[in-house]
Formats: sequence, structure tokens, C-alpha cells
Amino acid sequence: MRNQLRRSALAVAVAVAGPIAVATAEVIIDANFDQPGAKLTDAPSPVGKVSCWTGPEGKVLGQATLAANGDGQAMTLSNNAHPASIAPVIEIDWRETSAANTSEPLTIAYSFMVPVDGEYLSTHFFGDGWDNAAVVLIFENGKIQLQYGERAARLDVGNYAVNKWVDVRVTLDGERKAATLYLDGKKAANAVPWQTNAKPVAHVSVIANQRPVSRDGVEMLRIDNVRVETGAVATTRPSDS
Ligand SMILES: [Ca+2]
Repeated sequence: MRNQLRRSALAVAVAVAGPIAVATAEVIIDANFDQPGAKLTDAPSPVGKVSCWTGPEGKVLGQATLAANGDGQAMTLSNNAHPASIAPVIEIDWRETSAANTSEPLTIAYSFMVPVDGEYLSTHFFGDGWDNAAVVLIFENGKIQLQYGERAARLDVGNYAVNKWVDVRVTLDGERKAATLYLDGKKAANAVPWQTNAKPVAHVSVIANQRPVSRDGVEMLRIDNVRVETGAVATTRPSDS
């Protein structure tokens, strides 16, 4: 009897002191641009920001501004770049936090809209560029593709309509070097391998239209509800877009 009691007490102690799976989600960036006087760099943590690269010194390729969008505001990017090969870029940056730098999954989400009717190309690098981004999301002429894995394989993941928001959500699994993509809350690519040369991801670059079309200050993209957090977040959260 006494032994049994001791065992029960021990079991309780083990249950309390044992490893407990705690969700350690850390929000790195959460920007919906809706606050009065919102700035491009708004983010809740000191480790992340959203900004715009407008071109090399002395050459302005475009600009990002906040525009009314439903009940709130969204970031718009206009482009007046020539030649076609260079364009302004929305940069979503965070420092290589403990999470970003380890194998912990990372989820990057944003709402994206193409306001251009006609020839269009916007590339979204989850990482540094064509060669060593983990994956690249491509909005081109009505189609959405995901570049991944070896030899720049591309997967058709959906279509977009002009002036219609698309909710993008990418979960990067650094341990398995795999990426899962959700479009409008639906799984569009499941655990595809990262590109071969991929490095740990600490920024996303969303590049404006690189197609050779007239760009005299024309709006090229809208982006809203930018959110970066640790953990594999699969559910769609309420959107203000
Ligand atoms: Ca907003």
C-alpha cells in the first residue's frame, strides 16, 4: 500500500516535471498597415520589418505607398523602371533569430494582389534569389507557379485574377528542408524540397512587374497582412483585406 502510494506520487511528479510540448510560436512580423500614420516598417517586434527597395543610388525605379483598401490600408508598389530587368522590391526582412536560424518551422503569410491586366511577372523569393532561395513563388500572366527542388523544377499551383486578393502562406521546414504552400487557405504544394543551394531563410523579396510593359508610375502590386512567425501555421486567420 505504501509502495503503491509512493509510486502514484512519483507518477504525478514525473507528469508535472516531464517534458511538456509547449507551442513556442513567436510572431516576428505582423503588419496590416491599418493604423493611422502607418509606416512601411511597421512590425511588432524589433527583429522584423517590411520595406521597399526603390533602386540603386540616383535612380528611382518606383515607390511604395499606402492606399485605402476596404476598411483599412494596403501597401501598393508602383514602378517606372527601365529597362525591364530591374524593378523595385518589397522586402520582408527579419534577423536570423534563434528560430529562423535553426530547424524550427517558419511560416510566412501575406495577401497579394495583381492590379495589372495584361502581361505580368512578379517573383517572390523565399530567401536570396533564383539560385539559393528555398522556393520561389511566381505570378506570371494569370498563373501561379512554385519553383523548388533540384534543377529549378516548377509546379503549377493555381491561377490569379486581376484585382483579386490571394492569401499566400508558406511554411518552411528547416530540418527537412521542405516547403508547404497554401493559397487561399488550401494546400497547393505539400512538403516540396527546397532548392539545392538554399540557405536558412531570413527574408522574402517580392519583386514588381519585370515584364517589358509601359510602367509610367503604374501600380504593379498590392500587399497586405504580412505575417512571419515561428511554427507551422496551417490555418487561415481572419483577413482584413
Ligand atoms: Ca490592411
